[in-house]
Amino acid sequence: MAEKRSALLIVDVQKDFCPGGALAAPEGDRVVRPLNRYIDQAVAHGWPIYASRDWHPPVTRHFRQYGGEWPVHCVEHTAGAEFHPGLRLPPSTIVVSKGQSPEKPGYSAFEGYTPAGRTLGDDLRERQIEHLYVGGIATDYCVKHSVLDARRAGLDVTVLADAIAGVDVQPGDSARALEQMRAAGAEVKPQTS
Ligand code: VGL
Repeated sequence: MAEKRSALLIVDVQKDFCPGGALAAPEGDRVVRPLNRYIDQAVAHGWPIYASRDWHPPVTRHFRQYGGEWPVHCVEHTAGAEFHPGLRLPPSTIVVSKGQSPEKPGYSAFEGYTPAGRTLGDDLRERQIEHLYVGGIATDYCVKHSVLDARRAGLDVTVLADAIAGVDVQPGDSARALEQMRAAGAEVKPQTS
């Protein structure tokens, strides 16, 4: 049987989500090394690579001072919104920007747009992608929402468990998020607990 057409989605590996950033996942930078290996594999297979980024306007209801739950982070065109400098994204990477609405948090990469103005879902359909491999930050927010949307879109999903990091506002949030992803039919690999 022919192998399913696959793609790699790297979610929000941005400076603000790494230690020293405005909304750091405590181990955010630890995803960089395994993701670079997954990038190499995707390149070797000729798979498209998507990298989503939180790309907020300076004023959004996502931020605490405007009624939301988070400190200011990943404001468009600022240093904190840059990808982690250690992440070796090839030039062919398709950047998916999300969170641009001042009204909505934009957790899921499926709410984002490519530079060509296509949604991630449309871009994946156009390339006939059937299987999405997902890593990045944060397990309990943007990774989770992206994975659940990918499943709703009918894609096979593998969560790259050695290349994700959570915020864990409440202890156990990331573990619960993984359970939700599994319950939605995502494969979590390598096996954690
Ligand atoms: C994220 C919290 C707030 C994420 C974004 O990228 O997972 N988490 N905004």
